Amino acid sequence: MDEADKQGNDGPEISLIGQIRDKLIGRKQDWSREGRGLTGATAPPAQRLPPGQRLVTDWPVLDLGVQPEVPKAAFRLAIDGAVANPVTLDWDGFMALPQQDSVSDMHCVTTWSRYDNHWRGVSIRTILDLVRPHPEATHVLFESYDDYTTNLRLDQFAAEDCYLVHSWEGKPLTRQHGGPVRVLVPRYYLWKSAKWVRRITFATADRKGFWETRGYNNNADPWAEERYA
Ligand SMILES: Nc1nc2c(c(=O)[nH]1)N[C@H]1C(S)=C(S)[C@@H](COP(=O)(O)O)O[C@H]1N2
Ligand SMILES: [Mo]
Repeated sequence: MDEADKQGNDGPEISLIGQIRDKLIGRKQDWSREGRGLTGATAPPAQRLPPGQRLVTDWPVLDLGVQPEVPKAAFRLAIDGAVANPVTLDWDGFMALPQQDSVSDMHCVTTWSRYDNHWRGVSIRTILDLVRPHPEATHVLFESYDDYTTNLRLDQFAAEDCYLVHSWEGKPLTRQHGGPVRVLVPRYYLWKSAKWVRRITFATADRKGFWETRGYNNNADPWAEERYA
C-alpha cells in the first residue's frame, strides 16, 4: 500500500496480522492448472447449489495469510476512476449512506457453499447513484488493505444483490471475514468479493486481479463452473 494511503500521522494505525502464505498461493495456482474441483457438469441457475459444490454450515476463512486490522477511525474507502463524482468515504460517511438488509448464498471456488447469509450494508445501486459512472465505464477493480485485488465487469457489480457489507448475522463483520467493510457479489465465486476493501476504481478497460492473473477464471460464474481460466 502507498505511504499516502496510510492514515499513520494522526490516527490509529492499520497493521497486517500474519504472513503471506506463498506455498498456499502456489498450490492454488497448481490447482487452477490441473482443473481441481471441476466435474464437467453444468447446471441451470434455477438449481440453487452450483455443480461441484457442497453445503457447509460454518464459514471458512480464506485469505493470503495476512489479515489487515483496520480500525474504524482509520478506515477510508476511495471510489474513483471513470466517474462524475469521485468520493473518499470515512467510517461515518459510509454509515451515513442508506443501509439495507439482504440475504444471499456464498459459493467459494474451493467447493464450499453457504446458504442464507444475512447481511447489512450499502447497496451498490446507492454507490452508483453517488459516484455516477461515466457511460464509457465497463469494469471495476477492487483493492484491499492486504493489497489483494479482484476485478468485475460493471454489469456484474451493478446487480441488485451486490453490496458493501459491514455486518453478518446481526454482528459486525470480523477481521477474519473482511471487516470493517467487504464487497459482496453473491452470484460469482467468492474470490470476487474483496475483503477489507479500500478502493473501488471504475474503468473503461478490464484489469485482472490477484487470482485472475494466477489462473482463475475472469468471469467466475459458479453455475457454469467458471473456476479456472
Ligand atoms: N482482501 C482480500 N479479499 C479476499 C481474499 C483475500 O485474500 N484478500 N480472498 C478471496 C477468496 S479466495 C475468498 S474464497 C473469499 C473468502 O472470504 P471469507 O474468508 O470471508 O470466507 O474472500 C476473497 N476476498
Ligand atoms: Mo477462494
